Amino acid sequence: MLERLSERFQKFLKNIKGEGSLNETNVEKALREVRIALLEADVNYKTVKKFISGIRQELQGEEVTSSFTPYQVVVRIVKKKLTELLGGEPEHIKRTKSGVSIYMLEGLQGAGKTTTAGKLAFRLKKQGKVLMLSLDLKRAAAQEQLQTIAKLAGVDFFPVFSSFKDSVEKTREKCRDEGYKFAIVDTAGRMHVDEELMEELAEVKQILEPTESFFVADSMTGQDAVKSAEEFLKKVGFDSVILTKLDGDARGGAALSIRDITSRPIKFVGVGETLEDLEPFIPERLASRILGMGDILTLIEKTEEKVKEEEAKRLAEKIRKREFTLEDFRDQLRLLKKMGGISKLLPFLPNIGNIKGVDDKQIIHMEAVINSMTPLERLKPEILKGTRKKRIAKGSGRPVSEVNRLLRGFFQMRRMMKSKQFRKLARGIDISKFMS
Ligand SMILES: Nc1nc2c(ncn2[C@@H]2O[C@H](COP(=O)(O)OP(=O)(O)O)[C@@H](O)[C@H]2O)c(=O)[nH]1
Ligand SMILES: [Mg+2]
Repeated sequence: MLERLSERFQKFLKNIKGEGSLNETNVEKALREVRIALLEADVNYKTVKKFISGIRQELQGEEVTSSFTPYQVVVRIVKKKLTELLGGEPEHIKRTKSGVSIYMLEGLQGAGKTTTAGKLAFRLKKQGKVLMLSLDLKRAAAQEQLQTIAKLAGVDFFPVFSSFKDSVEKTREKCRDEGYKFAIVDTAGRMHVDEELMEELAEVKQILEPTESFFVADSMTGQDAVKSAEEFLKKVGFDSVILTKLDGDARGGAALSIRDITSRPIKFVGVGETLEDLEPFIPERLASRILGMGDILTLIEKTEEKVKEEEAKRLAEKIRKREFTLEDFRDQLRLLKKMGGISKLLPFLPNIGNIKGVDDKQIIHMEAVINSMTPLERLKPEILKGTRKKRIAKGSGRPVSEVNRLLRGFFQMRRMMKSKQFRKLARGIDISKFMS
């Protein structure tokens, strides 16, 4: 499902992962990549523009000292914006309070109306009696095709032949008399939007007064689906959208722009040719799917409080296990900052490295130095020699002597952590106690 778009997004996120901090240059570069990915997926250019500026705005408002890494910040914001773009909260289909709920399907020929009618019937029959009918009165084949599908779905089919008005009256009567809870109404389609069809469908809709009308859009046709949706909206009108063929190699243009352009919610997606292949549309789920990250997202979604707690636990665990990297060192610095600065904590800290000689401003500088390192350098600081140190000093705006001081402090700290004595001590410390 939307593999290519998903690949692009994942590549872009991987690039961000290597960034120590967010600045105008890498943010703009990232936004450019997102923009290209979306345009390549055939997303409407107006939608893309709005989406990008929304992300930019959120990123600018993001506090630098938050408990998330730049990567997590970007993932969180892109996912939030993507979810919004897809419609935010999922919406259920409408129901009449009593009597029959009537669902009308409209759309171009081949979009998947008849197939979707069958899928809907198959889904709804668990909740009550379903009747299917086709108000495509000109084509005898339309009636036959729907009858076959109704049989497959295991629901009743109602053949209608007369005028729209008469057919609808008979349908309502039948539903009332025989206790049908749902009527699913298929309609005529054409290869392209034409005036005659629009007039016919507008008339059908007026007479039928459906509980909910669905525009069935073929997601494989990208922006064409969005354009015809706009036409149908203007001339016939519809309440919501069903996107079909999302199991194919659709690029995502229709899925990502149709809600924004029509302001109608997507309620279902078709993901195959069989009757079971209809899924309720959950914006957040598709956003996660596109970003290709179930686990990390749930992690990020935990409240900041929770994240703090976990950080502390993880850190304590690492100290016990003796793996200690500059990443952890930075996490510690961040924790110190969050907990209100080092001065408050000094009485609790064992004399680790030269940390006692450090004030709050220096913590910020130390973090800047670590941020200017590559991930590899943070994990294996042994590789830091002259040129790398110079680059880091330049990147962080601190003198090389400060880079050296930080490394000395870090190595000292790491040596200490490896000592038996310290580990014994660490076992007794519950870092989370300090996190009020
Ligand atoms: N792969 C796939 N094929 C679909 C889906 N929905 C419909 N189709 C196929 O699309 C073709 C046209 O569907 P049909 O229901 O006849 O379209 P209609 O002209 O709008 O009634 C058929 O071959 C269906 O099997 C879907 O979600 N996935
Ligand atoms: Mg059909």
